[in-house]
Amino acid sequence: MAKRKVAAAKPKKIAKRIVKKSAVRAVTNRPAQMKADPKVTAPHNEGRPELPPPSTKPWGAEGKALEGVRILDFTHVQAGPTCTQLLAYMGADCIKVERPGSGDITRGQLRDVKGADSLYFTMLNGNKRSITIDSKHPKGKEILERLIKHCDVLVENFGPGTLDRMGLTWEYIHKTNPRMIVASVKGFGPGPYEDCKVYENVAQCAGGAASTTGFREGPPLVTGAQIGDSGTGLHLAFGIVSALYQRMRTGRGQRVLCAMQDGVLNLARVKLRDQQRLTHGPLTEYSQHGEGIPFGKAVPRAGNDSGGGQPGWILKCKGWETDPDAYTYFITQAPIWGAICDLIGKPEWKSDPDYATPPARLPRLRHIFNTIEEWTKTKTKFEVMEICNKHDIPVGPILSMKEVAEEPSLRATGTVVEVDHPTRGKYLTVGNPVKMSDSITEVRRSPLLGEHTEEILITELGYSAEEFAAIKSSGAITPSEKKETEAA
Ligand code: CAO
Repeated sequence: MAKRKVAAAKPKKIAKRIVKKSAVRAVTNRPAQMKADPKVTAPHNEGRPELPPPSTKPWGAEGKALEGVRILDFTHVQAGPTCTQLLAYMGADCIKVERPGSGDITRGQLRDVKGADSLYFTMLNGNKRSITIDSKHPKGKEILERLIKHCDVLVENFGPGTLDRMGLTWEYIHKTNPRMIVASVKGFGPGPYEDCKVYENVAQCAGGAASTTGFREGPPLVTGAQIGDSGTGLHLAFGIVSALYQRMRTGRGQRVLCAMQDGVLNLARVKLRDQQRLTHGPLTEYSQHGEGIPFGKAVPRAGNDSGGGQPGWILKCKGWETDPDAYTYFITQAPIWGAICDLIGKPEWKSDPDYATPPARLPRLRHIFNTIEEWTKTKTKFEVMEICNKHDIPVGPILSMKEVAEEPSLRATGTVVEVDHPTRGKYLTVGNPVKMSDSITEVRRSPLLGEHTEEILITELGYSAEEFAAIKSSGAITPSEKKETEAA
């Protein structure tokens, strides 16, 4: 008992210490941490000396999962930065290389505070350091060579061929640092479109998501969730961590490529499943089937039909007339059908052969959901959630972004985090969506352009103060006057 008390008290102290230490460099946030499992804190190798000894530190104080991994972050816009921000949340040291003067184009895009980095940039580049280097300047190339030797992973999402044009070919990088992993996002993999530049919605369309999203009678639709950019960044992070793991065995780096089309298709795989099912007969769980509308050759758009075997739909809730988000998702899962019937005042449906079984219900889904909606319209979306959950009925309120931003439980877990920024003030960002029991995530603000150039060149790459002054005046790390005048 006493032992547990000590174990519980220590992480708090450590957490305080970490926050204090990092506050020197940037404004930090209280770490989001999973609670220690008392069963696991007990020594796990008792009587089994072949296992590694248990940690001497309390849970959450063993540092971070990717501590010691150095990332040469050549990413911009969204897909690449999503990847490197996740790696940075996990403790990797991310050195973001940016063009002197302008930096990542998103610093100035969708700007809401005059003169300050945009939310587009700040929300995708937390926990990173920024160094400005003109990668085409001879001195810039020399600095990059040192960085390649210094880092473990280079991540980039330039247009096809851009890295090669900078002279940073795979052959050159591999020769310079055979341990380096080179990870890229491109729009398409090898094939007819490999040279194309790609943005989010192009990937959603080419990956099969748009053709299967929206209502049957309407045009293809893109989703708000950035499955092309952020989704591919997430895939790339997985590839990088896997390559780091393999490097422990081989000692060698490798190339990692994630095409946005592939990433989207991976997320839309249930629709490729349905495409193949279609060759064996109609997709009976699609409401179109119940409505007697024949299927064509390709998977159709299915509105708000549930993607799985349990029919679902979005239903109006109390206040829908004025509140565009007063809706709930409602799933008529077969095992709790009886509870649904009782709740909506249709107990007779439990034994009625037209409603009692899932196959009998399929042709009547529209009518069933209309009837359920008569009930949901009498309750707020939160009341529906509360009532249905008591009966194990899966429902979900349609939360607006305002509601998400203000949701206390998301703040408490560190999924939505407020950080302070020297030029724009406080802003919300999305913290680490992956929670680990022994790796704390502290969310730090995004860096100012070139904020860490001097620190990295002198402290880490070994340039003397005189050399640094010479590099500065060479134009390799500062915007040239000509470019500045042009920009003005
Ligand atoms: N110093 C000097 N030059 C630099 C530099 C630096 N630090 N950083 C970038 N540049 C230069 C590049 O060398 C390149 O010049 P060249 O074309 O003369 O070789 C130029 O800046 C821009 O490169 P780009 O093609 O990557 O950028 P773009 O704005 O024309 O295209 C995008 C943007 C996103 C369409 C393209 O990068 C792309 O297709 N990327 C791959 C797919 C992708 O990630 N898409 C997602 C985008 S949203 O997340």
